[in-house]
Amino acid sequence: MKFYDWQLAPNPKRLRMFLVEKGITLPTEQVGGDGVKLRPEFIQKYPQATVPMLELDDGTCIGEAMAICRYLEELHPEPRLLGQDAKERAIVEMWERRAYDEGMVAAAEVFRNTHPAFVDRGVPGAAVAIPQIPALVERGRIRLDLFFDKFDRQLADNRFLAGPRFSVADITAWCSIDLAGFSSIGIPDRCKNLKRWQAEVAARPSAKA
Ligand SMILES: N[C@@H](CCC(=O)N[C@@H](CS)C(=O)NCC(=O)O)C(=O)O
Repeated sequence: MKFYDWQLAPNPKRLRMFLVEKGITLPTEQVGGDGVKLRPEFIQKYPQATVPMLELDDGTCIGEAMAICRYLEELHPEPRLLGQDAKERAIVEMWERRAYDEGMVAAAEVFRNTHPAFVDRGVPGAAVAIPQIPALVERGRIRLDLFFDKFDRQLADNRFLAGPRFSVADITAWCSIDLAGFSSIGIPDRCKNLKRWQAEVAARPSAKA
């Protein structure tokens, strides 16, 4: 098994954090190249052209951070990061999906439509040029504001996003907030619960992965 990683990028960080939380070490190859781009050899091998990617020993390529996490959770069930029982698994998935759709995608809208390295690369993995769209920056900022408030409310009564236990939902939310930081957007001061959670997650070894 081999993990294709890009140290700079927020989605492979989701997998790096997951591996640290699980205590799993995998052979890893960095596939970031010049110009904040994936290396051409990697794109040739994996035309989806996104990371993280996990290659199995039989050559199967598994992309999408959650698909990889689900596969690894089956091989290494403890500690459970996708939930302990049917109800918890559903709650973890609900919050992980919201963290991705409402946090990661919103932060990516701001970053990819602003940064000069992503001119004509508005969408990751696209085989054709996709221009930056300035209106998406404003929309992304509005969406991030809503994300911060929603997640702050959820953390008012919960230690972690899906309840008392740390889960993959916390990992995706953490990496989404990291990506918002690339555009100098931080958790607003009004979101006290989210700030409390941020300090607690920051103290976990996986946060430095
Ligand atoms: N839906 C994918 C998203 C993967 C993704 O967008 N990865 C980015 C890095 S954060 C990427 O590979 N970008 C390639 C590029 O920008 O050329 C997942 O959940 O794993």
